Amino acid sequence: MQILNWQSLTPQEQVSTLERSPLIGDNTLEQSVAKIIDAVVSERDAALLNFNLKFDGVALDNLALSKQQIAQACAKVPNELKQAIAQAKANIDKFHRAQVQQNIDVETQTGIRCELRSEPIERVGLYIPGGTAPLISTVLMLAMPAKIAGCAKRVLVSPPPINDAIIYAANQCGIDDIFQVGGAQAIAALAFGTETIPQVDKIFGPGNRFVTEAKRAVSQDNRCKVSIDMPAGPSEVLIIADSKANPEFVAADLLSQAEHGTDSQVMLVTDCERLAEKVNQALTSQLAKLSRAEIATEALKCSRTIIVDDMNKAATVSNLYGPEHLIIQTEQPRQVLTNIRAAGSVFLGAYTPESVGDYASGTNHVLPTYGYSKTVSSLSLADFSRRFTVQELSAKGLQTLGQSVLTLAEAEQLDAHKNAVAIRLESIEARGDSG
Ligand code: HSO
Ligand code: ZN
Repeated sequence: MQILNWQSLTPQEQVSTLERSPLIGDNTLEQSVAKIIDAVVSERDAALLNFNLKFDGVALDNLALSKQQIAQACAKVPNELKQAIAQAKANIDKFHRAQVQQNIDVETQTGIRCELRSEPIERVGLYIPGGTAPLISTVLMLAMPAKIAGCAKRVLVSPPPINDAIIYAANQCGIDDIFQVGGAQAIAALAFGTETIPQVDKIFGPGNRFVTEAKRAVSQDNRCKVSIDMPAGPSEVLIIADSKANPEFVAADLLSQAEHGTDSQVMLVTDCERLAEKVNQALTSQLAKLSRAEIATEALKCSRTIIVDDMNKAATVSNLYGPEHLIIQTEQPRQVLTNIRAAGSVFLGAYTPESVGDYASGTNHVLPTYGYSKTVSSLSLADFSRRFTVQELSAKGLQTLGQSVLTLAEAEQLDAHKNAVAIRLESIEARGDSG
C-alpha cells in the first residue's frame, strides 16, 4: 500500500488522500434500472421470471420456495455450519433484544401528558445478494432484528439459485416467505408487489449497483411508499495501529475487507513507519495464499497507509474519513476510542478482528459506508420500528398552556389555530371547571 506522511501533505492533498473512489452511478444505470422497475410494475411475476432467465440463466415455474424445497435445502447444510449459525444467531439475538426501547410517558407540565411509543414496521423486505460470496451472515443481521422488533411480514428475496445455507439461516430466523429473485427486479417487486411477492413497507440489505440504484429509485417513487435502510457504498475499513500492533494481524484485517470487492477501500493510520513497512511485507505474503487474491489486489490499489505524529492525530484522521469499520490495534485502544466521533462499528484490541463483527459477536454488520457514519447509525432494532408521539391535556393543562399557544398562533398569523384553543378556554371558563 502507498505510504503517505500526513504532516507533509498540503491541506488539499490531505482531503484527496481520504477520498473514496467516485460511485459509478450514471444515466445509463438509472435508465436501465427504471426500465426494469417499469417492467415489474406492468408485467409483475411474468417480468420477474423473464429477468431470472435473462440475468441469472435460471428458468423457474415458481418464484416462491415451497415448504418442501426449504426442508430439502436445510437438510443439505452440514452440521458444523448449522452450529456456527446457531452461535452467531444467539449472540445477534441477545445484543438486539437488549436494544428494545421503553416507551416514554412524561408530564411536561401539570395536566399535559406526552408519550413516545414505538410500533413495529408491519411488512419488511430483506434482500440477500447472490454473487461470489453467499452472505449467510447478512440473513441473520436482517432477519433477527426484524423478528425481535415484531415485524409481522418478513419477506426474503435472493437471486436464484439460492444457497442452501441462506435458506437454512432464513428458516432458523422464522422466515417462511423466501422468493428466488434478485437484482433491481427484486427490489421493484418488493416495492410494488406482484401476484406472488407481497408489497412491503421497508426494504433492507446490501447489493450491487443495480440493487442500490433500484432501492434509491423506489424510495423516491410516488407510485409506492417504501422506505430503505440506508445509503450504500463499497465496503471499507480503517485501522489505527501503533508500534505495539502485530503487523500480521493488521495485514490480515486489511485483506479481510479488501477481499469483498475490487472497489473496497482499506486504510491504515499509524504513528510507526516501521509497522507500516512490516504490514506491507505481510500483505504480500498473505495475499499470495488467498483465494480471492485478485479482488483484494485490485482493492489495495486505491488503499493507503497514512503516517501521523501520534494517536490523537490518528483519531482526527479517522474522524475525517468516517469509516464503516474502525479497528483500533493499539496499546490503549479505549483511550483512542474516547476521541472517535464517526465510525459504523469499532473493533478494539489485538483480538477483535473485523470478521467477528461480520459474523458472530452480536453487533450488526449492516453499517454506513462512504463517510455516512458521520450522520447515519449502524443498523439496529430501531430501524425495524417507527416511533410516534401521543399527547393528552386536561382542562387544567390547557389553561396552563393556552395563552402561550394563542400568542404563538397570533405571531404566525394562523387564526384557526388560535381559535381551536380559544373556543375551549371559553368553554372551560363558562363551566367554571378546570378539573
Ligand atoms: N464486511 C461486510 C459484511 C460481511 N463480511 C458479510 C462477511 N460477510 C460489510 O460490513
Ligand atoms: Zn466482511
